[in-house]
Amino acid sequence: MAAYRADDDYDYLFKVVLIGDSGVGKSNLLSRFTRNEFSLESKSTIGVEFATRSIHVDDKIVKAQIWDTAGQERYRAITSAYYRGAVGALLVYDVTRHVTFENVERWLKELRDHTDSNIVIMFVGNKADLRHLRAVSTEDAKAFAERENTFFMETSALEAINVENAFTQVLSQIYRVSSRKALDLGDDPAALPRGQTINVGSKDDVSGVKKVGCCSN
Ligand SMILES: Nc1nc2c(ncn2[C@@H]2O[C@H](COP(=O)(O)OP(=O)(O)OP(=O)(O)O)[C@@H](O)[C@H]2O)c(=O)[nH]1
Ligand SMILES: [Mg+2]
Repeated sequence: MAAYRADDDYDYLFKVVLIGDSGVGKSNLLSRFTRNEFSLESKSTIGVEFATRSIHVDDKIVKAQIWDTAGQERYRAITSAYYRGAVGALLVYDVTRHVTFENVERWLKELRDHTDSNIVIMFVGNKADLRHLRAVSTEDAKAFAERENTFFMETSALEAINVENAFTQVLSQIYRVSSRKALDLGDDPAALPRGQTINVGSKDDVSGVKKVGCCSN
């Protein structure tokens, strides 16, 4: 398991957003991943919160800054500010409430409208521990993920199943995409293929900042 580390000790910083309907377990996935905590009586998020955690990918330390907002419209953060600079997303539904699965199309559209096309998306079916209450089949969710070209995982924030996997897979993939971009680029910035920009080192956002050797202007 990746170690918990001091906050300023990292090579890359990636912004990842959590989205999905109210009550699907976004805040508990975040607290499980960043603090190894779970609350049965957590309140709806109001506005925006974020937490960080660093993990190892290859020989690099990748720090995730994970943003969490309310599923309920009236409590949500300003949409464009929330998504700005995000290079990864966990789009969460609740496997026991079919309506939360139906709404993912809307969330996906909003996400794609506000982020770079290279964003890494993990489609997450949470509360997999509630086996007797399941309302969304794994097959249906997998088919959706394949159609939309996203990763997919079922998780339980309560039982700590796949939470670590879901976040680390997103972060490793972002790292791979951004380091491949750096390789593709070589010494010639013009070599970056159009439409495939990932936000690495843009001075206006915190999302894909490589700590050393860039961003000093
Ligand atoms: N059984 C079970 N319950 C969970 C799980 N994850 C979250 N919950 C419960 O679901 C409820 C809602 O969880 P939250 O994490 O607050 O949901 P949210 O998506 O952040 O909701 P909003 O902030 O309103 O958007 C809480 O009562 C949690 O205890 C899980 O994996 N299994
Ligand atoms: Mg919440």
